[in-house]
Amino acid sequence: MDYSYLHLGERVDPEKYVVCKYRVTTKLPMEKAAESLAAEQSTGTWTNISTLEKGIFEKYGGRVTDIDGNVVTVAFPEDDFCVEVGAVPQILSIIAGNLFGLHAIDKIRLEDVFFPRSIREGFKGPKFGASGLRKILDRPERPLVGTIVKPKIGLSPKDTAKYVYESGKGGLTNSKDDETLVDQKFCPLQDRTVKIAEALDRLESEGHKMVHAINVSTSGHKIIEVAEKAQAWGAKQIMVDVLTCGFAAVQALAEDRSIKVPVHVHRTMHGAMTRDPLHGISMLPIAKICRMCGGDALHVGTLGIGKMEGDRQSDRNNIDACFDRSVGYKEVMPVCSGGVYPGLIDKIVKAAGFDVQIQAGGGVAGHPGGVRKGAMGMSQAVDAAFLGIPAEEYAKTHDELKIALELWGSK
Ligand code: RUB
Repeated sequence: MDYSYLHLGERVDPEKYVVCKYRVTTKLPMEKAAESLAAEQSTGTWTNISTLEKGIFEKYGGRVTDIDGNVVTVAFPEDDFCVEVGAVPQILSIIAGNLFGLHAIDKIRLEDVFFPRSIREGFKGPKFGASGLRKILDRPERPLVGTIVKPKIGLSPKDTAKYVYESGKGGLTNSKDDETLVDQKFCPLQDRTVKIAEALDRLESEGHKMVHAINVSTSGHKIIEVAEKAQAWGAKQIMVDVLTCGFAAVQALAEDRSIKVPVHVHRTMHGAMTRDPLHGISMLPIAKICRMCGGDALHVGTLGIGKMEGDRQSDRNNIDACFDRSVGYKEVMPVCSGGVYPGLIDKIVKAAGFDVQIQAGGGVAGHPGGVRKGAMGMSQAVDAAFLGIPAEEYAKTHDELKIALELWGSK
């Protein structure tokens, strides 16, 4: 190659480049692997080619600006990215495209990404955000506390609505469909949405505000239509599985003028990208892009405490990305979910803070007293954590929490 992609030590203008941090495992010298990656993802060549003039190379070539151990920083010129504003697919095919399959690299993980204003401005971010959700629920300070209707599949619309009603009576602010439930024969979307809306109206008439996220995940050409229908049938929040539907689906739902309810973003399948510490895409760039695309609430992990793989620092970084003020969007409500039960709430709140939505499926439905008491146990645990009272202490005067702690413990 006549030109070098290595610009080690160069300080690029962060408003003119998309800056990515990759963790690279390679048998080659790191500089060589880093150059291959910058070349593949910008000018796209592995050899000298007659059409690559110096002018093109200098203007559009990726620049390797730092190599720190196995972490390589590459800056891609903003001109490499689409003039069509807000186009995630094209952004991803540069920052997280062919590089995963390069021979020169054994493993590679996109750890973080920083976008210049010119790209950020192409996206609108959340319509409601964390504060919008709090406003809808009239819950200004305490963590939101929710459930995922369980079993994941198999319940009828009537039983699902009953579950939602009972969990609201137990004090929960949120409930949601699980990622695998959309419009199956046993629980048609229309009937479920209508019955849940009735349950939520009933709760509101009895003095309790609650929202339920209806899962509208479906094929790209139908998702807006399905969301519009769900909204017309009474959905107060919709949910989308971002990685199976695509970031563009989140963006379409958030930006479509006809959709006037918040978007809850589930991240099913993320483990295929996030779990290997040396390969894939960490949750942090996923969280940043979900926020750009307009997710109002986003699953961020349970800070190494629940049933899903994850660690405290990475999940904390995800939460920080939900609230980072510098990007100019509304804040996202981080959702901690997966193997949560009342005995874990105090630890989660200590690690995540109060600006969080904590939810439990089994930790509600598995309570020996049923869904309402399970919801009470969760709500009491959240109240105790908010008030700074140890759960065991609070349980002395709150039976539902006491039973949950006896059943599942606090580990
Ligand atoms: C929760 C559940 C959710 C996971 C996803 O059920 O299965 O889909 O929270 O987790 P339960 P994440 O409360 O019974 O474990 O979004 O963190 O990957």
